Amino acid sequence: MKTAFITGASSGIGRATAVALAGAGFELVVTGRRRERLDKLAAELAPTPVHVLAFDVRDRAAVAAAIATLPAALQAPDVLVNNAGGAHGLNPIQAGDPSDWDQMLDANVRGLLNVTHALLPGMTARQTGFILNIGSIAGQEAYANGNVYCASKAAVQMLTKTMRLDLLPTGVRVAEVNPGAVETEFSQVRFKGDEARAAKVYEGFEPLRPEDIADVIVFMVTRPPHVTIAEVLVLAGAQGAATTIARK
Ligand code: NDP
Ligand code: 8X3
Repeated sequence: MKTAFITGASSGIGRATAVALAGAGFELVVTGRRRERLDKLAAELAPTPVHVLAFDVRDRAAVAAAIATLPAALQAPDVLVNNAGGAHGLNPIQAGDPSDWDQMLDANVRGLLNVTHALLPGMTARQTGFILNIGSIAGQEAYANGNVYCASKAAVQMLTKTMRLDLLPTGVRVAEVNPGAVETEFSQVRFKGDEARAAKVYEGFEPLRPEDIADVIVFMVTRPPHVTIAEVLVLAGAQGAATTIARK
């Protein structure tokens, strides 16, 4: 049975990816901070074997310790989906909160590195594998007030490209999916629980669903070894650019 390790599987895109990869016959490791949600997901996905690890991707020692508890085969998964992360705040840089900046850089960039670092020894030893990083349209274009979130996702894009080059001799492929507007808990987190403000982000058009991104991920990671779909930008049908959306 092929194996997939998914970060941020307690919600949104990561959760939908876990469901879709279970459907595609993968054994899973699902991670996030909210263990109870992950346990519930694991129960829902039975009889698919699902291993739950609860950790904060920002905590390098906790990431390493949690991964060390897995059976050796799962420490060398066929697929790693680096998805955990998000946005905190949407303010001009001069009004930004440095603790929001830390959260974004620490989770979206350092967190991705922490998890990748812990799994790469096993993946490179196997000489096969696929790392799928979740970037964003925000990493490709600047939008007002996006500042540190955009920068964190631009870093994911450059890490994806450079990791692909570095890992070329090892047989581990690296790719990125860049979603546009997907309705998840993303905006609730960005706006610190302000549900009305979060709902407004998706008003007047049909946003992407997490399952739309999961479909793309499953397609990419199930291509044969001679195929790397390196980057995919997925926009909502009514979306032309990050903040250019045809709302009714
Ligand atoms: P959600 O808020 O619904 O899910 C985010 C997931 O990441 C949760 O499972 C959360 O788990 C996990 N996570 C966040 N911070 C940490 C952390 N420090 N340690 C461990 N896990 C963490 O949002 P999405 O599904 O939308 O976001 C998933 C990814 O997609 C993010 O990287 C986001 O930037 C990206 N993205 C989202 C878009 C959108 O429009 N929704 C568009 C483009 C990219 P828990 O809280 O349990 O730890
Ligand atoms: C999430 C999409 O446009 O809100 O990465 O930054 S956007």
